[in-house]
Amino acid sequence: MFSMKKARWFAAAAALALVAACVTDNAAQVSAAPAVAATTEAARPDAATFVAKAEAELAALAEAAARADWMRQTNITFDTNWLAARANAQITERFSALAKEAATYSTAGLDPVVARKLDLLKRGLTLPAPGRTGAAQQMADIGTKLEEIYATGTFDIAGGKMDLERATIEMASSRDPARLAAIWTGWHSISPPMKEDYARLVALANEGSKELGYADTGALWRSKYDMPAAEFAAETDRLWGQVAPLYNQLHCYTRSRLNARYGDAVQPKTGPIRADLLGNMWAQSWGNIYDIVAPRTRTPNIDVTARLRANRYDAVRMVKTGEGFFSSLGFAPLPQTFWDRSMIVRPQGRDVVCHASAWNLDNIEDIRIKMCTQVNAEDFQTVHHELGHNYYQRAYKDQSFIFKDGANDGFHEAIGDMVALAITPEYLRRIGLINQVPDASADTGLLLRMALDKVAFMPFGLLVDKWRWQVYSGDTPVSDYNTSWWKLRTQYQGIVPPGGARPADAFDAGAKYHVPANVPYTRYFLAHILQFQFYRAACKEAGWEGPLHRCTIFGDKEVGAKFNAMMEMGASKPWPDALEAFTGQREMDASAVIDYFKPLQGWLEEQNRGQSCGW
Ligand code: X8Z
Ligand code: ZN
Repeated sequence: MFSMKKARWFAAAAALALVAACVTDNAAQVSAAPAVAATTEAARPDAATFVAKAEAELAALAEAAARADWMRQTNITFDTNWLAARANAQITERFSALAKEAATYSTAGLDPVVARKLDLLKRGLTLPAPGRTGAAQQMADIGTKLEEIYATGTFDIAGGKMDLERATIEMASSRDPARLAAIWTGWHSISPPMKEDYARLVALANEGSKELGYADTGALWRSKYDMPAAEFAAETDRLWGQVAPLYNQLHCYTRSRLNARYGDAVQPKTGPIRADLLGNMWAQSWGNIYDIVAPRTRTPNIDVTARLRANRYDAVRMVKTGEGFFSSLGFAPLPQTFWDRSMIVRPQGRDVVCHASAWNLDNIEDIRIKMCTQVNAEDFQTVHHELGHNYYQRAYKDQSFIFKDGANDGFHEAIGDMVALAITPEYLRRIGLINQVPDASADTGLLLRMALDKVAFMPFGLLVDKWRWQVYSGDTPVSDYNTSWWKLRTQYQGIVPPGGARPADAFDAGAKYHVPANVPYTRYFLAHILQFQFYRAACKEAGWEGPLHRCTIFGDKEVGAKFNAMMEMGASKPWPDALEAFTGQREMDASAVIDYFKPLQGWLEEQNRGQSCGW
């Protein structure tokens, strides 16, 4: 199946993409369908005709699947699950058949546009289904079930039942290690019941991937980057190598401050960090414990959560503010339908998928977000992230269906984040959230806060799919799911679970949305690099000469026009062309991350002097 979730963002949007959870555009996420008997050379249409027909058919199916999936995700019931799974199975079947057919055309001598479309068709699915009858429906049913378990998961804890929304708030704010461990452990009890179904889905997707000519589903996922699939893993390792020294300094400093706060019995001075002490259920971004790690002697940092609340922001006003930033760059306002149809706060009295996502239901202008927004700094960032997806979708709406997608999936995740990087103190002053920009002595705090969100994320962004690649290849059998997960979590992030050894039936990867939802995750790792590359290029374009972290591009229509020119390309060209159009570079490059955090790196090294860093 292609996974439903994915479908959303593109679903409507694009057919191809049907998939994944966070953005719904096209091509990427669908799963495959039954093979079509190869037509004989004489009888079959030429490649251009085949592609044009495939696009028209998939566009229609994608819209139907997206609308059904929107209904499901904003109101989970037996019937909405049934309808969405059926629509998902239908597009997955057709998509798969078309992908297989696309693979039979030789691209030699073809018009390059047609050749690229054939390539995108072939690699467009996220979870291809085997061709046998019923397989796509079976996969869609499993996918729906896994997502329902995640979306409706609750656990018992002193004081009653808790869901993820409440758990997220407490993980961010509680400083009681026993309570944190209980919440962490409680949430991780929702996933063991998913394990068997998840393994069945892996087996089915692998079967489908093999029918398309890939070794396994991981190999398919690595084939989506306009470079030889065999080189992609090494490319991500190269990028990680650029930022790992900075991460190690951040880890070392954070560990020592946690030790000072909680004592040796809770957080030892050496070794890995306890995963539940970092302010986030998955220890994927650490900004919520800024109060614990803040530089002791400096000017206090701006508390964006407090400023939003003091200024009586609600969820809708946060989204309007995000829209205002994009408008200042020259992007047209969001359509009225965005406001009429989006789900911006959690509705009462029904189950929904709260994990934030952005959709384009008709692949034209029916753009929406779906969030259970809280008024805090983290969700203010997420609002910009989601709007970035919507503005990207609208920018490429005039491309043909197969090209209605990001240059690669990391681009899609990086657009809104790049804009959010420009939420500087100067910007907050201009929109009236603060009265005065703190002097330069506050910069260390500001950079540290940003590093807790962005640098801390990178190893997590990398390891989720390292785990899945091993699962799909068979290197990690079901019996090793959890040990392999924690091996990677400790190796890359330097963290361990609270409470020592995990139970034998644990499936801790399943407690992270993107695993049951089947949304590929390397995209976020790439986005965390690309957003700094975009930001550095934007600041250069704006003529900024000071330190990168103080540059704001708010109101700069020239930067906006250049950004839009890249966004309009969609997936019509290989991603290095899109990257070059905006940044002048043809390679992903973490040197912009290093540039941005340069002043912090020195400060961290000073703080860590005499410590033995690493774990
Ligand atoms: O899933 C998301 C977005 C939707 S694409 C809210 N993100 C990743 C996550 O939450 O794990 C954004 C950052 C990483
Ligand atoms: Zn996203």
